[in-house]
Amino acid sequence: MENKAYRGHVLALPFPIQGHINPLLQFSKHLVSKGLKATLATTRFIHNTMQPQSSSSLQFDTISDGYDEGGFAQAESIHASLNRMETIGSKTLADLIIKNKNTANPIDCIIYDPFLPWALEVAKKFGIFGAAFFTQTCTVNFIYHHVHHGLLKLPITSTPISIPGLPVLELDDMPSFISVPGSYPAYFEMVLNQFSSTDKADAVLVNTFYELEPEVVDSMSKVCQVLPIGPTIPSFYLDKRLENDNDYGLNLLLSDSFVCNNWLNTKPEGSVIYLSFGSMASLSNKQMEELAFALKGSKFHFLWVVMASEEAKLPKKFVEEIGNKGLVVQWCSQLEVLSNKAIGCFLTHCGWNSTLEALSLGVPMVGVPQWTDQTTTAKYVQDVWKVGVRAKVCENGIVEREEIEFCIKEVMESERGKDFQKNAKKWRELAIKAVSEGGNSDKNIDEFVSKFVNS
Ligand code: UDP
Ligand code: 7WV
Repeated sequence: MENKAYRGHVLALPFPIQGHINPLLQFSKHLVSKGLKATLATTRFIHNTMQPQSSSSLQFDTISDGYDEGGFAQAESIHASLNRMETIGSKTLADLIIKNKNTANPIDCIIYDPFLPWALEVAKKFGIFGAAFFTQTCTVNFIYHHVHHGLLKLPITSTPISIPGLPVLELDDMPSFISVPGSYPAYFEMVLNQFSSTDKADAVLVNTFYELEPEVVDSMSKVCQVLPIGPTIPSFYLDKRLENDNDYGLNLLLSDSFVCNNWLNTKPEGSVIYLSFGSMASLSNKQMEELAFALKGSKFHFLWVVMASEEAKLPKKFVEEIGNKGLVVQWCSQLEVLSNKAIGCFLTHCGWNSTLEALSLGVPMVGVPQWTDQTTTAKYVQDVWKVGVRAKVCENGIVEREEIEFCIKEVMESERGKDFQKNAKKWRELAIKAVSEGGNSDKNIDEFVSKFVNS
């Protein structure tokens, strides 16, 4: 294998959580299909617990975030964990570059998550090409860009908010760090700091596709060239060009595909609501109860991902009482589920990967955003892409059961619901086109590779 003539060697460095690993891992596979060698660096903790297997399509290696034993869940605070990751991450990333230096395939390019802007400094120290890879929508990035450069002043005192290339936005449509001042200051600083490095980056990649956000891509391109390269969904679900590419391949939680598939396969087409709040879900007891009662009261089947850490919040006896009407699992293969004909709608927290997966598979949505970029993405689901509705939040911060039932009915059986379905199918076609040969994302990937590959 090592003697194979690669066009170059890229090292991909995601922020070490599921929603950031998936897109960078998938993008790396794309680069391998273009003749490059690709290595994905996770933390030692993730590597030791998951033991991902290197293959001809992707190599795995490690850096340390300073939490080798227990993962960064062990950190004393968010702020402390980010600092420690910077110090120890910089050092161990340098070690990894040095380790590869005198091999047949030294590292030519580092594709880093801009949540980790220090990675670019390390790359530059070694004279290596550095590319930022944004895992949120171009819209959200452009909002943070405006805040970072003082073009949008906080706190926001007048609404609606106008940013070139974006629809006018209300305060509730903004990322939560902006609409809820003072929430998660360390993360807010992190998302703004993404732009501390992008001026110096050799390329800026975004996991979106041009047709989804044309105006904002054009607008943002006036200040830095952005290359939309997504959606980074396993090829099997889109253009089927890459062989054996039907899964992300590094799942931090185990899923039982057999149980989900068997159950879904007994349900009529479009009859099941799929619900998930992503890998970081932490709902209130009250919100879980409202969801549970809404599902019990609705006439539709449902498949609900409730992570082990969330299970205790379910009403007592819920699982027993729903019988065959619903299935509750701790984790699933979401792509497999979304592509099952039985699914009629996806009630989602509007994490960007989940949303992009639903758009790519043509599944309409009910958005129940929780924090970070999810609120802005939910706005787009409803008002820009028109593939679903965003649930209204009560003054107490809860989406109540009546609202959940209403939103589900809107998507599953109303006249508007038919439009959502039609639009969702349209986005799926456009997503396939974008990544297929000659599509916008495919062309951008080629352009990106040509920037650092000699031949
Ligand atoms: N996911 C999964 N199984 C589940 C729930 C989620 O495989 O039961 C995957 C999903 O396909 C997506 C990722 O986990 O790729 C979640 O990323 P997202 O950006 O939607 O949300 P986050 O977890 O970052 O909040
Ligand atoms: C994890 C931690 C912080 C943030 C995110 C994930 C995200 O929005 O992707 Br800000």
